[in-house]
Amino acid sequence: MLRLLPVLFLAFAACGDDGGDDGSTDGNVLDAPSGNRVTTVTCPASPAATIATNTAGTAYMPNAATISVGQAVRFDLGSTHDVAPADNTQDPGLVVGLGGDACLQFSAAGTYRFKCSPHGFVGTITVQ
Ligand SMILES: [Cu+2]
Repeated sequence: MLRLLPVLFLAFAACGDDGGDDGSTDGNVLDAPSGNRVTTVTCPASPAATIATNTAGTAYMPNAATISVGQAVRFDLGSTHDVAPADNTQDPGLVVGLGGDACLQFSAAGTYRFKCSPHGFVGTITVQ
């Protein structure tokens, strides 16, 4: 099954149409085990939400946001903080490195929970 994934992604990429993924038909491909619904993208001019970390270094700020399918969230993290899947049921694409300033795009509805690896505080993106 794992060996099929690169093929699936290549087939998906070969379809060309990348701007306006509505997540509906592509969901069949992305529903494959480990299929990412969250991908790192170039930040749009106006991300749907921006999540930073507070000055005390104890929380994401804000620690929750609600967006629409296909939108991107900017993560602008303090230097000792990162973003990782909150547990192994979460999308493996929920990743921003330590101190990162990056955007993640969410291609399917759902509740996405992430955490700061070094400190354990958590956040939630609701995609509807
Ligand atoms: Cu942290």
